[in-house]
Amino acid sequence: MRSRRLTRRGFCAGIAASGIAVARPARAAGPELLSTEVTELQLAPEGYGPTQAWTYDGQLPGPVLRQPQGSRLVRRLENRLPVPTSIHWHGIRIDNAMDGVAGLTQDPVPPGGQFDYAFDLPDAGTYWYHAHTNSSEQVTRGLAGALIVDEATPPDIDRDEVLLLSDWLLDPETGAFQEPFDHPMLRSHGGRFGNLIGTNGRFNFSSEVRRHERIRLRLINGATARIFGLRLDGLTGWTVGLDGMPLLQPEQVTSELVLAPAQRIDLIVDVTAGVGETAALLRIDDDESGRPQALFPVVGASTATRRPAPSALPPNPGMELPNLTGARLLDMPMAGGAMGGLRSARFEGADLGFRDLVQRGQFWSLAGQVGMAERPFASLSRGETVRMKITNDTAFPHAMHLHGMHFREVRQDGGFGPMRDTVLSLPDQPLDIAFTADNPGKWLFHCHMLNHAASGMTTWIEVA
Ligand SMILES: [Cu+2]
Repeated sequence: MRSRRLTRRGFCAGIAASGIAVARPARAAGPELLSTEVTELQLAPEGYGPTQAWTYDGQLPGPVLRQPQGSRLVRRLENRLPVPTSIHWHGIRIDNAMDGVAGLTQDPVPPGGQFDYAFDLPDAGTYWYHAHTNSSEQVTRGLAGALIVDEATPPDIDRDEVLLLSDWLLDPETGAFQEPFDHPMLRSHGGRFGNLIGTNGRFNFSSEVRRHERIRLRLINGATARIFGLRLDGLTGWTVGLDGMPLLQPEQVTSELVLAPAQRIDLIVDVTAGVGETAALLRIDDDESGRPQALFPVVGASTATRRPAPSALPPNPGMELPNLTGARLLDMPMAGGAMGGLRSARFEGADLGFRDLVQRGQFWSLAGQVGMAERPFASLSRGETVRMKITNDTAFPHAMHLHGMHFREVRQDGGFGPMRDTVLSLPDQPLDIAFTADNPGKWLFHCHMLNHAASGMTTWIEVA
């Protein structure tokens, strides 16, 4: 599905003015606060109305949280929204009680309420945090931010840029988020695509660089449905990490980068564009020639000369390959959606035909089950190896995310893919993933096209 663009005259003439923080209330004693609040922002270009967003600390995206590997993150969520909320720390191999899934790992935090999050950060890398209560609305309204965990020994770079990619579906007349957030059309098709696309809360994100500078770009897809296809222009680079986890060896970027919702790519890039030129991260999903997703005007030359290819990032703990001998085999057929041919599935304890499911706003099933069942999809023993075959019997791509643990794709030749927490599943292209169930607790497995997650594509496993 292609984006519908805002078309009112003068749209492209705007100047960067979004993401402005409002005055902060005085901080109370106790852990550092991370508050959720209603914030008016200029998200659309000047000339369009402001957008009433839901934010962390008044910022869209939320503040970049940055901590050393092995440290403990402590934040008191203070909910100043008119609705309950909770925070999920995406990709962190976390203590289950801190995973932020309302209704599974904690109660939602009511308006005016607080919740203390405190957990260890075992892995360095690029992670993010976002709402996990009614997330198809709350993330869409702005509740997302980057969580960066620094290696003890940082790579040899000149600087580090976090690029949180997103899109927003706005009413061009008012600048407000178009409602409803969960229209059946969004749920049953590809999800909610924005008519304004941007980076770090800006539709025209730009950051000045120098020729020959070496920059770590941390790409995060914070959109709720859009798969970004990306290309480097005036930059040469290497992929050094995926979903927070370092690659064994940096891989030179020679073709399109695909970033599905919730996925991250860590790049190390050298600026090759000349002084006075503009390097860019281009988006090529809806235009082969590319549209700027982030611009990097080259304003001078670094004193450094070109450097050799970067070395690999230090590995995180527990990155050993899973031992597939005797692995528990699980089947995860995914079905439903428009043009999906789903006949019936189980929902809230009853077998329902597709028409009955649609009447309840449900469109998708995971292994024959629509949405959360009382019992987990799988009960696993701690330390057990799991091999899950995902078949996509739908007409749409799905970005499948496992909480609490990373997995690897088992390739057809028997080799393993890199460790990931979110994998893009395409129609009729089965995936075989494996992981060691080494983190006890109740963990979601769901689609990160958040309209899909809200209409059937959410299940859970238990590790005990
Ligand atoms: Cu999906």
